[in-house]
Amino acid sequence: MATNNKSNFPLTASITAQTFKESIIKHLNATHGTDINKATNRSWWDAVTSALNEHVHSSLSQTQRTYFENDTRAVHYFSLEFLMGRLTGNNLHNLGLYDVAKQALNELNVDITELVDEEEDMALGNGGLGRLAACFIDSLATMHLPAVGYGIHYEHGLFRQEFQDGHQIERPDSWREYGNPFEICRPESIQEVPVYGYVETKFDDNGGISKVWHPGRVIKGVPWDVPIVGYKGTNVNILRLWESRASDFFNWDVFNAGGYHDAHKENVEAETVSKVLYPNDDTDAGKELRLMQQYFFSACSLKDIIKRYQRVHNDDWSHFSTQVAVQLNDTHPAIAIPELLRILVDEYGQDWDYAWTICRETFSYTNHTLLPEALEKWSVRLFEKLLPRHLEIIYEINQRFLATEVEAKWPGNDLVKSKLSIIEEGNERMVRMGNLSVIGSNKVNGVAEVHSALVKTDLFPEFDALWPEKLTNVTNGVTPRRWLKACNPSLSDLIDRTVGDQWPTNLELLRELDKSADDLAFQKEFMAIKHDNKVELAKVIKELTNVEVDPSAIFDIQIKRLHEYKRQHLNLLHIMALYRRLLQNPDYDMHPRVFIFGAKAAPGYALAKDIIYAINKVADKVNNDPRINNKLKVVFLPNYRVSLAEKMIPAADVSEQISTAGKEASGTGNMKLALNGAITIGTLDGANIEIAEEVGIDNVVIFGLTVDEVKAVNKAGYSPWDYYYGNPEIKAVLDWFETDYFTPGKPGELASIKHSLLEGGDPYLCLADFDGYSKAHQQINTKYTDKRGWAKSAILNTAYMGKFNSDRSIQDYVDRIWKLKPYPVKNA
Ligand code: 26W
Repeated sequence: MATNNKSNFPLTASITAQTFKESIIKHLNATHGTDINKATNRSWWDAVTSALNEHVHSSLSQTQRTYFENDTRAVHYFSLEFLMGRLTGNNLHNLGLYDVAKQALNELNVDITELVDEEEDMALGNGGLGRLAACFIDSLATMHLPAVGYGIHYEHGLFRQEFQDGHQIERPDSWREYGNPFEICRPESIQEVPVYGYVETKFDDNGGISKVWHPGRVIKGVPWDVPIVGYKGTNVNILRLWESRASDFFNWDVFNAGGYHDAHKENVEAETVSKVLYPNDDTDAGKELRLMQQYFFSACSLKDIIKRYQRVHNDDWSHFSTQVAVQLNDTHPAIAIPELLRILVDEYGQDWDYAWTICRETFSYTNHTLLPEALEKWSVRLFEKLLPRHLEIIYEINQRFLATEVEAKWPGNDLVKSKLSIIEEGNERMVRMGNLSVIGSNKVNGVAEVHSALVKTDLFPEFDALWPEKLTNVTNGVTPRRWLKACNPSLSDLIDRTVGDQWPTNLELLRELDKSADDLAFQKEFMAIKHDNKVELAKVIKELTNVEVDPSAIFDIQIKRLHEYKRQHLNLLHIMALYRRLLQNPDYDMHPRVFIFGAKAAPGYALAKDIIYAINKVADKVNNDPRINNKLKVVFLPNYRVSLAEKMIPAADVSEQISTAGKEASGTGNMKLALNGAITIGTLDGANIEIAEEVGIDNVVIFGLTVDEVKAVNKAGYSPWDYYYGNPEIKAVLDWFETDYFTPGKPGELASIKHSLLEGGDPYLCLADFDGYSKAHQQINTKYTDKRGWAKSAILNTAYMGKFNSDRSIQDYVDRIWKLKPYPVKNA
């Protein structure tokens, strides 16, 4: 095992296994009051994190001092979700202390891999959007860029998933039940946020109008800072998460009116605001508490930024947008736009136009989905109740925008105005957070080329016509520190030995691997590492599901949230077709295959939960059917999350990226799997297209309708029945859902899936793509039997993933949107 070359990590170069061991023991005793012979894995973990935090916290304060002394321009990443996973391993790796810690613990008879399993995932996110935010703040710190992540300190993150008789059961996630060593409470930076109440219009003696908001309640925001350790630990940035508490504000007006209970209870209780993450991915729940969450953290964060700004610039706002960039991670924090305007105009008496210019120069917005049901719209009624002053401000923004910029380009054109308006008219008037975000931002980006093109042509065509420079693209990326260096150490060592060890901060260096792609010895070593990772995953599968899988089988993995557009049910249809072929002909020529799933469904998404149930029922049947002699296995690992992904991804042979073209904005799992040498079977959707461009069409297996073909099919009118009656295999498999074959004694329990694909109109064109998908899998089968060909493709996938480094994404944001300068900290 190659140890980290110390020159890479100047900060910790002097730390040896011996000194680190002493530090661990010191903290075990002095910090955690535990004696060696009574220590459990939990207390060893406590001790290691304390020893580790010594280094983290010193770099943290030096970093913050450097930024303050240089009065740096900084980006503030506003996100309702940060899907961080575990931090122990990541921070040890980023500080170059992992091998030292491993050795120190070995000498204490503690296995570091068991120890890191003590840590609960920090699952403060649903899926792609939340994990992207986590990768981005890792890159910002690694690239020495002044940045702060702002979000909510949820007491409960994404629910824990259990399976009961194959059904998804949700359990609360109490991630910090026994405390969390990677957060620091900052009571000195508490903020107070007004909500509810009414607005008074005041006229001063020279006819000037001013607005006074009389809030019905005030919520206290307590910040928790999570240090974000850049690779090599030079810079340690902050992730500031707000916890809501009741403030000692009391609404005497209501009380004096004799409404004690109301004065106290009034609507959403303060504490509940940061209680739990909404588990919906891509479907807007439109709940009052959700809007309250969005406003609470946006308002706390803006007050925090302004407090930091005024330390240097007081009430001179002329430097604000040159010092402060705010990135809106989707529309979820869009309320920050009218909030900054309110603060500048109402609280600091700034002129509207001046304040509006500052807002537009400060904010930029990233769109992550085109799904209509995911585009946030809030009822005017709810806004009136919760944020009466913001509603007034939104009306003003809208009126001025339509009367000036829109009227200028489309004089008297009410149709265009109704499309561009922030307010959606109708019996329930709605506030369109997407339109507000575009109007209030200087830049708007999609997250992959095809997606950003569809944002221009389908989502915001009029805005694109109005501001051709505003809409741009920044293709997503993933951090190679967590998603290769830390999760696949044996492959990382091979890469170190082949191209040197600078690739974690310059992923383009992986390209050099292509020189060894045809080399038999290198192929053998590369595939041996893949095999060892599969052996490890097979142990995890046995432990979690009691299913035995053969590591020499093809590990075919689909891991992502459960959603119809991601088409896990298309994967299931094909598995059932394979099973049927094997039952009809046990000698059916296919290399043994293990289909592995990981996916959570939003608790309210019934069909998604039915698909999970169906996969589990089919798995039970297939895995226990001796007639197919282990040629086919189906595994659904429960509670898919970041730390489980880190165990699954290094063991993948095939990466399932089979969404209906035009629906998956980018995908990031596709990048992580290809980076770890998996071959993608996928549609030309999201970033799959750019992955195919980078790795070469011979090293991916593409199938299915393209974005334009999907549009054409829908335009022409799509009838899934044509495929049902046109393809006997499809008919047989769909009819199977009606029987009790997979649900003995309960015929039709799986019928909802068949109905969604026939009577339900198969909105995501599963049947239309079935044949192409089935043929693509035959291609995979053929390709896998050519061991050298497969090895070469696997190596080239890893080699050509340089583009999908989140550092490259961040550099694009820096060059095109944020215009930031790096400030590497000169550590004493
Ligand atoms: C209002 C409820 C809600 C919650 C989350 C709506 C939409 C979301 C997210 C935008 C959904 C999401 O995670 N989108 C994913 O974002 C990834 C990062 O850009 C992309 O790679 C995925 O393609 C996209 O589905």
